[in-house]
Amino acid sequence: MRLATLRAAVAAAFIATITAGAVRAQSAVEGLPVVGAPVPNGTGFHPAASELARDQQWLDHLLHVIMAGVVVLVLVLLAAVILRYNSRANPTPARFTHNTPIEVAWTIVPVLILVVIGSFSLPILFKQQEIPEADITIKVTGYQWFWGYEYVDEGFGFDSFMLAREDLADYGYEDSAYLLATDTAVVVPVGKTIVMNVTAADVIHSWTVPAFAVKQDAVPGRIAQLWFAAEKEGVYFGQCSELCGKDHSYMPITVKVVSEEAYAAWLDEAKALYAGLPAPVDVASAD
Ligand SMILES: [Cu+2]
Repeated sequence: MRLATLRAAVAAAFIATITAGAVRAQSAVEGLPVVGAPVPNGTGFHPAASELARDQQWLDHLLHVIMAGVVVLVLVLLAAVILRYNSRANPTPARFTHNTPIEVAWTIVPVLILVVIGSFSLPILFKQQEIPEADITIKVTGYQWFWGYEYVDEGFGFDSFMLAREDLADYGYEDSAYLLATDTAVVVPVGKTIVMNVTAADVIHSWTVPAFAVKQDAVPGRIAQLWFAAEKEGVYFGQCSELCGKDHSYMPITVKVVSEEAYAAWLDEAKALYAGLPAPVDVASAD
């Protein structure tokens, strides 16, 4: 009985130390503004914080303009047909069935619209998918239901769990960060090219940060890659974007983009605190 109590006390002390340590490791990057987060009644994108996100949002606006033009054209044609060619206004309809110039036009014009869209969207897609040389490589593993991160070049890793509502203030977050903020965060320096190696250990998850315009399925047994270079210091939130089980909604993503000095300071703390990479996890393979 006394042994059990002692063991519980040691465990509690251990957890307290770990928690205090986790808070300390984040202290180097406190006071950052929250940039990439949903806002009440918001309908648009998170503010673009990478070249990819600026491209993506520009393309979205272009598509909206084209789409609005097509919708207006179709509405006008429809209204003209309803008003001018109804049986009262036009009691004796024409009997012809073909009009070659119009048929050529309604084939060519949509093709041209698609060519225009493709000429802008394909370069943007290729830019996302062609992974550049990394300044920092981070491996991220999706688990039911949290994310594990490994700074592979630095030899340390840590897990990242969603914060309970009552813990938000301790970690420097507003209440509005509930369901978004995590106990540990991915910390990266501003302007550096980050390559994330994305995988999962159980089911398919998806690592997503809207403000960077990155979204990559995390598939067990496979490594996929994404990249971004964040342009503005701040806190950015994302969420698992592949339905992965009952706690899918409770495995958010927090990325802190900091100055190079703050990153170096955080790295020193993190190396001491999280030393060692987790053991590899066995996953089912296709063969
Ligand atoms: Cu998930």
